[in-house]
Amino acid sequence: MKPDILLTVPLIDSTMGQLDEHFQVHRLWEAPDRDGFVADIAKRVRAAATTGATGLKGELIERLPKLEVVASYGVGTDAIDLATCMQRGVAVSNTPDVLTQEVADFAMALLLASARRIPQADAYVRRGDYLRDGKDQYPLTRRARGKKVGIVGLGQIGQAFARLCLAFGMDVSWYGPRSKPDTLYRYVDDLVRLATEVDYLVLTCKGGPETAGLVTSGVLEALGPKGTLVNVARGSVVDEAALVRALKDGRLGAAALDVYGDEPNAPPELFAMENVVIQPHVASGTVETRGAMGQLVVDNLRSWFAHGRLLTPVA
Ligand code: 8YV
Repeated sequence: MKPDILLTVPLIDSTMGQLDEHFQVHRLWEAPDRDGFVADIAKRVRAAATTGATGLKGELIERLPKLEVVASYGVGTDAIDLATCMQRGVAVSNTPDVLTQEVADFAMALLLASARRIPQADAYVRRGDYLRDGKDQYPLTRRARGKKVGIVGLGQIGQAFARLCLAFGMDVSWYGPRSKPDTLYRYVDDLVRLATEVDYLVLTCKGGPETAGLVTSGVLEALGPKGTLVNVARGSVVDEAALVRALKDGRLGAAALDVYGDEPNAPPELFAMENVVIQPHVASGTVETRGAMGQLVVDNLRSWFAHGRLLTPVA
């Protein structure tokens, strides 16, 4: 008998195929009456699979008495109620490493898109303004090469991003809860000071209570009218209302954002702002990387049911 698993949202096709092959998959997003759906399967579900963005709430975990394991398709676990998992003895896995370079590459793409105003210039051509204004009229942009970058959180993704910055001749400093003696990048122990010193502040840290509201209005002011905030971490790291105000008033130069405090609600005030690049939480969203993430979800679940062990457990 295949073990019953609850899947919160659809994953990449190659993963769906494998999940169906090895498990009895219950598709939560397809259920018109979620409460009734969960009640029907609750006593059979031994595993749940979810994503970094969707996570798993404590109240759902509580409703699944046979739950043994949660496998997440993503590295961030801030949306999973880990305290409830721990209390219930539910094991949790995530997908580290396989998405590191993809997310770092996307952070650099956002930085360059913002500096060179690529989405804005694209919209300019599409609107017919290029044709209307004629050649050589589009406003000049700013060079990213050689500028100063401050990275918040020098984990795997932060380090991969720092290496890209070096290839762009950028000066890299970073901030985190504690210095790392084995890194070659300059550590700044005060986020406001780091923001004052850099052109780009790039967030690659984890989400959750430890980093919630870390980027305050003071940090944004310190980054200033010539500074740019890039966020591929979590929306919760930033005081979003302060961010919107700072961008609106010109106290912050620009922002390039992949994540928001209350996804999928990106603050609508941002939509009309010319100094903002906005994306729908897609930094890891390539076929290649999502395929690797999905494979790791399947491998973790299969390992759990075959040997009682996860390949990439969350500590
Ligand atoms: C994904 C993520 O977008 O890894 C994470 O923590 O947030 C992203 O890689 C996500 O897991 C899909 O929702």
